[in-house]
Amino acid sequence: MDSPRSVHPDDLRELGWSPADDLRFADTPDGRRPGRVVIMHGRALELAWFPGDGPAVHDTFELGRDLNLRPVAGDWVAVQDGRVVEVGPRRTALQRPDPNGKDTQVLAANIDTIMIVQPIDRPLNLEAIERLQVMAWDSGAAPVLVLTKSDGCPDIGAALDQAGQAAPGVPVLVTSALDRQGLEELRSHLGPGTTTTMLGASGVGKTSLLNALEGRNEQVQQVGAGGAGRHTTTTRRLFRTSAGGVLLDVPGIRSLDLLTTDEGVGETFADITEAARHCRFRDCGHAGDRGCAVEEAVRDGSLPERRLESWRRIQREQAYQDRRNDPAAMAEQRKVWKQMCKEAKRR
Ligand SMILES: Nc1nc2c(ncn2[C@@H]2O[C@H](COP(=O)(O)OP(=O)(O)OP(=O)(O)O)[C@@H](O)[C@H]2O)c(=O)[nH]1
Ligand SMILES: [Zn+2]
Repeated sequence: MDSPRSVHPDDLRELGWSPADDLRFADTPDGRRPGRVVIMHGRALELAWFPGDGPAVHDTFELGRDLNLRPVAGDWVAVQDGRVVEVGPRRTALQRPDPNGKDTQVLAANIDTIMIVQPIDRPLNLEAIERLQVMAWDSGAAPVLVLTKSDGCPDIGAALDQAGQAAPGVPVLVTSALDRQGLEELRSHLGPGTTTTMLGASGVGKTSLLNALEGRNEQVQQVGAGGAGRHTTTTRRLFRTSAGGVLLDVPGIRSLDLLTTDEGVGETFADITEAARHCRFRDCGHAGDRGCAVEEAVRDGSLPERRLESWRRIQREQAYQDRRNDPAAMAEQRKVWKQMCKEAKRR
């Protein structure tokens, strides 16, 4: 229904299009053609797009100065007369604090599923799981926890228990590229019309898992690479899996730099959110406050202390970010620090 008038939906699916993406803005009788941003290189933009009735091809475009939005990987755009003329509305947006500290930076758009990839052949990094989860929830995508290298895990049951506590309500997959465990379940999360990205540090096993899934040794085939005589790419940032959905490889989102909102933290720490409903005070800080049900839950063992510590760390960072984005609050904080320094010197 919302598919463009001239590009076949099957071809659009090659790029991860789902009916939730309304592309009518990008396929018009006056010659607009749809495309999807694969990656940005400064002011150049690599696009998989549909110049004609055939399948997608890859081309590089210069970024115009009058675009409605600065495009990012995953964006749907309209091409007209050899230029990118409009960036479509974003269903989801993965963000992090801008490295210049002033603003936020959108890293990728229109991702449906964020796979948080962590190996279990060593102790689980629960805080990484929690942080990436906050990012995922905040983006609007659904997180899925993918545990890798299960062949090297001495106690999968224990790993699952831990993972379940760090990611309440999130699907958890146990996989091994070596034993080919969990591949069918993985496949079920990568169906047609979905865009997925994998988050996890280098070496957690993302590439191996993908290769096991696709049953090949080399990288998965580039989407839309078939355009004859067109510029070919060596980067493989957007590829269609045999399950039908596409994987978007977004550079620069593997760091644990956090941009958090209360909603994302609340979802990730659903157990703390739930316990906090029973705190005596609505603005309870869960830090020595009277009648704090969260601290009570830690005492009676129903909430792991590690969870509360992790929550506190993320809260502190969030407070720091808020100040950084708010010059008045930052100035206020500086005054407090100065005062503290003076007092420290006096002693
Ligand atoms: N035992 C075991 N080792 C694995 C498995 N999957 C990956 N490895 C090993 O883990 C190492 C890293 O795997 P990669 O797939 O390259 O990890 P990656 O997350 O893609 O890393 P980057 O590409 O750097 O982001 C390699 O030495 C793999 O052989 C597995 O299922 N079992
Ligand atoms: Zn409390």
